[in-house]
Amino acid sequence: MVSGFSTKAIHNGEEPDFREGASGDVAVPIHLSTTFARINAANPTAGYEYTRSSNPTRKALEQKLAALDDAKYGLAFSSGLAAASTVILSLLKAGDHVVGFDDLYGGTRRLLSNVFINFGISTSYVDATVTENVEKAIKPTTKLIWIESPTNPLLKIADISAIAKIAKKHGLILVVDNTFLSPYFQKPLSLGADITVYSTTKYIGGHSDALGGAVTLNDDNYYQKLAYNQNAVGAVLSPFDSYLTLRGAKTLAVRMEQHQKNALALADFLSSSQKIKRVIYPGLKSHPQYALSKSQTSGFGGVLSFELDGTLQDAEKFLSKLKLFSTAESLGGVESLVEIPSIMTHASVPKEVREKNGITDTLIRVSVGIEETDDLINDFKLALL
Ligand code: P1T
Repeated sequence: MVSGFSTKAIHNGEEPDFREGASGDVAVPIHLSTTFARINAANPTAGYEYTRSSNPTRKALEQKLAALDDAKYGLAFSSGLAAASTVILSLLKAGDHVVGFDDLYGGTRRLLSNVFINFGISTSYVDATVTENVEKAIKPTTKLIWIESPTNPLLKIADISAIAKIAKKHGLILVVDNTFLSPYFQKPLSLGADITVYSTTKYIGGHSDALGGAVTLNDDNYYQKLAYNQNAVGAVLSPFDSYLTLRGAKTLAVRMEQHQKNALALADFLSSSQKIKRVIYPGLKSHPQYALSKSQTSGFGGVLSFELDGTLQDAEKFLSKLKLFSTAESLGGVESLVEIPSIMTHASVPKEVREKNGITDTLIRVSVGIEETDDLINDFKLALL
């Protein structure tokens, strides 16, 4: 049976178990057991041995996430960065080179530039909004291209199909971090990417109460390597967090629609304010890549950024005036959040890189929640007075 997105989000991985002795749960239970008794030494019960290797609650989530991306495989990790680390250490080795988008989440850039460099894996960063920049940065040692689209926090868009063609031509692996749009609005694998990475902490979990990460993919060989290292390294998602993420994922479609509705309304409001220098939201026709964005996604998501006229102190003061928007890192939860990337999420990016790329001290990133639209706009109206 071919099912629609929400049907899969609700049912896949959680089909009731009608076997003798099973209870027919419609929501998968939290299997806290760290180990599973065997029928005999040579025969693990139902394939489960030890929770780091495999756990029924995590397995349910992995199946659901794979289904949402129309992928063959899904793997769940203890955080988005644990997922990213496992991808890199599974597929690359000392001497290999990565081409990365120049506007990645600060933590991903820190992982590549400050951690994997110590293991001989180097990264060059390019503005991947211009596809040729990606191809020009490829060296004989390049093995992998790592992009986000939209990027964090400047919401730049990469032409995923065009970059996938370049990756294929040069025999490289294309990884797309799809955290900002979630599988509801964008499916990188269907655009030609090899691997999709998520921080499920964000939209997939959706309630700011479960840290997690995931990978979805179709390639059998990459899957074997990643699954091996998921167990060997051990950065797995706990049963409880798997349960919370499963629960969140069921409402992904309805949440994403409301996030987008509110983000568009706020972006329109900010665009009309004299106190705002520029508003960046891929759903605004003024976004330089509005057409590209429309062509490869079915929506624009719930994150926008804008630049306030003034100084860092003015930006801080503005945030303190907001009542509904908490000043906090992260995004993708039901509640609205605001942050200043230069001193928060992207503080680990060297100042000269931040400034060159446009992450100024007055750039404010907004994760627009799913509260009542008018309440969010009014909060901004009052804070801008
Ligand atoms: O926080 P963690 O679950 O490890 O996910 C890391 C990560 C990966 N990719 C993207 C695009 C992300 O935005 C993040 C985490 N980002 C934030 C915490 C933030 O406020 O931007």
